[in-house]
Amino acid sequence: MIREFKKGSLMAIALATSALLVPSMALSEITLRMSTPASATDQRSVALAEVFAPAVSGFATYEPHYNASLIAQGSELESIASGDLEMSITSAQELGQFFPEFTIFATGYVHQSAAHQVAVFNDPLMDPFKAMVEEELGVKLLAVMYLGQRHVNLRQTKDELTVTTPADLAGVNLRMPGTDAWQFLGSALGANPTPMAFTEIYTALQTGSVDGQDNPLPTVVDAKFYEVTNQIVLTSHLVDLNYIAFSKEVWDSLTPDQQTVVTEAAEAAAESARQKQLALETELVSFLTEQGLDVYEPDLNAFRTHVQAQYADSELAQSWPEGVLERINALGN
Ligand code: KDO
Repeated sequence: MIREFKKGSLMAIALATSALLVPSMALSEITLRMSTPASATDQRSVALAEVFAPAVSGFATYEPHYNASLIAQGSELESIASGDLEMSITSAQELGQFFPEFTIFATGYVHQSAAHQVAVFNDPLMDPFKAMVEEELGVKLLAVMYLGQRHVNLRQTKDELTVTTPADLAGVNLRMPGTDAWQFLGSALGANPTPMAFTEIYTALQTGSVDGQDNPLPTVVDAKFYEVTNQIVLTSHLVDLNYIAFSKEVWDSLTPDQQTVVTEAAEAAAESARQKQLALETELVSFLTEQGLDVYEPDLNAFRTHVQAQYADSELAQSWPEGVLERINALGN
């Protein structure tokens, strides 16, 4: 009798324990390793950690790796494709390495605003692009993140070099990220582009191995580039974006409900980061001026005309599917 009671109780405990264990086992089943060159304080990182991670925590553990500490900048897509990474914040320029068509979204003066990026990403024109990445690379693009308007940020003081037109950037050694589409943009601006990883920029600016770099104001502040530069030329040459990239293999292992949670969480994180970046872009001009930098607008028309002319005659433009540029433009203001 005693034995039977004990046996029964043990079984009940075992059943109760296993019932308790199920959710925690499920929790550890999916780990979403996310690698980015961005810092933990970058608004895209903050939004993923504070908005995306809690939303998916019922079935997945979000594990971020910042400052390219897990995967080198530019290798994230390959890592997702080979199953060594589950998530990243990738660029159209990086996708352009695999699919030249994507360089249309990495072209100077094409996107007009953060809202325009969202309209383009959600428009049916994006469907074949998304499908291509999914089918050929095993990567799902969940949402578009706003990085901000890229400007030229130089070591030279404005007295040493005032930039009005692209001709003023002749011979300027401008760090650009290391893919072809980025290098093309650097040349299209009139500068002499130098490929370099994001994590090396600060030291390169400090030592003078480059004259400058281009990034949006929130990045200039977050990465402290303002400490080692003297001016920002507000060229607004690229309303820059990143896509939240997600492993298709992991996606396919999720239930339809979980897939909905992941999509909504990515969209909510992107929206949160977008609003914060937009607010920072407005606020930071005065902060940078207080730090002693000259922040000024060049002849924007001269930059836009020059950059667009470079693309029009380029090999890159030949890879763009017919009619897509017109459809992107039609979604703008
Ligand atoms: C950069 O290397 O300049 C860049 O801004 C390019 C972006 O596509 C993105 O990779 C970004 O770096 C990183 O997320 C760091 O902010």
